[in-house]
Amino acid sequence: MITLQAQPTPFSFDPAHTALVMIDMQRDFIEPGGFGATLGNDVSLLAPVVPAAAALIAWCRAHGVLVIHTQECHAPDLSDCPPAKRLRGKPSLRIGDPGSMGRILIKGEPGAGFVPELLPQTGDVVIAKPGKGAFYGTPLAQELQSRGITHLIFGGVTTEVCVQTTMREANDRGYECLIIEEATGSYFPEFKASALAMIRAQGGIVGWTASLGDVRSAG
Ligand code: TIU
Repeated sequence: MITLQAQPTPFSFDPAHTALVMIDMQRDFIEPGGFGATLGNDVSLLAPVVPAAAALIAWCRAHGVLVIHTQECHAPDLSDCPPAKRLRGKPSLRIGDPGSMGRILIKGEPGAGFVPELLPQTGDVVIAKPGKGAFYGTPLAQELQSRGITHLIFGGVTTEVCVQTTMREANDRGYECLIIEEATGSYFPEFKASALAMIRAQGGIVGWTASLGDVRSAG
C-alpha cells in the first residue's frame, strides 16, 4: 500500500489495483491550430501540464500503476459525433473541418494524437472517447473491471470539462479518485481552482486532490 498526503485526508492505494487515467493530452487541445484554439482559447496556458503529466506517468510506471490514456476524437464519417456537439457555439473550425493539424478531433489525424512527450507505451491502455466523460461510449468500465482496478489517479485536460466529468462518472461507479494538481490544467485558471475545490469539499464528495510533491514524497 502507498499512502500520500492529500486533501481532505490522506489517500491510500494498492498500486496493483490502481490506474492513472490521463485525460486527452492531445495536440488538438495543447497546440495552436487545434480544437482548443478553434474555440478561442489561449492554448499556451496548458503547456505547463505536459512536463507535470510526464512526471506523473513516470512515477506511476515506476510504481506499477497501470497507465490509461484517453483521447477525445470521432470517426471520420462523424457517425459518433452528435450534431448538438458539432454545431455548438461559434468556433473558427468545427469538428471534422480541415485544420493545420488535419481534420479537427478526428481519429487518426495528427491533431487528435497525443503530444510527443506523452506517447503511450506497450502495456498502456488507450481509450478513444466521443464524449467529455471517458465512460460514455467506451470500453473503459470493462477495462477497469477486468483488471480489478479500485482506485484511480487523474491528470490531463481540461480540469473542469473532460477531467472533472470523468472523475464524477468514476466516483459514481464506486472508484476512489485522486486528482494531481500540476498534472491537470484549464484554459481558465479560475475554473481549475474551482473544480479542485469542488472535488475535495464536503469530505471529498467527488474525491481527493494532491500535489505532485505529495506524490513524490510518498516514495
Ligand atoms: N473545451 C474544453 O475545455 N475541453 C474539451 O472540449 N475537451 C476536454 O476537456 N478534453
